Amino acid sequence: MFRKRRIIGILGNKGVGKTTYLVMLLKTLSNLKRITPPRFEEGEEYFFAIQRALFEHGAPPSTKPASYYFKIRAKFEADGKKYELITVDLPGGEIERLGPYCRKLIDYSHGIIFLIEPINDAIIRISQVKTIYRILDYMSSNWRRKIKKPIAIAFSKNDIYNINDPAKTFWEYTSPIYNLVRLMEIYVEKYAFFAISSLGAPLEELRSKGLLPAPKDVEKPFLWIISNL
Ligand SMILES: Nc1nc2c(ncn2[C@@H]2O[C@H](COP(=O)(O)OP(=O)(O)O)[C@@H](O)[C@H]2O)c(=O)[nH]1
Ligand SMILES: [Mg+2]
Repeated sequence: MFRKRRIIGILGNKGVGKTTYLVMLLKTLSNLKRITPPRFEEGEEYFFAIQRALFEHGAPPSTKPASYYFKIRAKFEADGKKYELITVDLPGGEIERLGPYCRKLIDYSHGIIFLIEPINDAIIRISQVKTIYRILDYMSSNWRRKIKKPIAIAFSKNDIYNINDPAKTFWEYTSPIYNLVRLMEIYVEKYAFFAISSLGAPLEELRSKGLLPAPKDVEKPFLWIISNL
């Protein structure tokens, strides 16, 4: 039977919400009619440990440098096609410095979901632009060729920021520092912008009201990637 192994890398600076996203994405996929529930081949310990941390403390544990590869491997079918998906969650620091594990993940991935938080702090803002610039530089082999892998850029924590035009927000957020949109127009064949919320509300609000996380739009960048592979 036809089965493709597809690797999707989740990238983004420290604290933008990668770990929370990975877990909430898999949880959401298990509820989607279009997709059969992902069956874990590997990483179910990690998945459930993070679920527990989210439910108990309202926050995922930080991804420790000692255990670089938090890998979850799951099989599912979408639109009649079979997939084996591997999502890998790397510590933000490894991504910001484009370390060896980050490069390896980019090399192996068939598509990238890059999370960005539109936080209004000069240092974080510049650092996020720098990370995207360096990833594009690496993926295009120093601007020598076009990037064929689909790249989904997703603004995270949209319960706080309420972005409704993510392409416009991306331009407004990044262009005062560097015009990444123009770079992407030239070097990236397939890209799209999204705004997602893994928790659905700020943690304090969830806690004070005794609510459970209610992810919103987390599946959108993922479904866009798999339909562009
Ligand atoms: N309000 C809000 N906070 C979030 C959301 N996703 C993650 N966070 C918070 O952002 C912080 C960092 O999240 P984490 O997943 O550890 O980020 P990582 O370092 O990129 O893996 C944690 O305190 C999360 O609770 C979200 O959708 N909404
Ligand atoms: Mg993490």
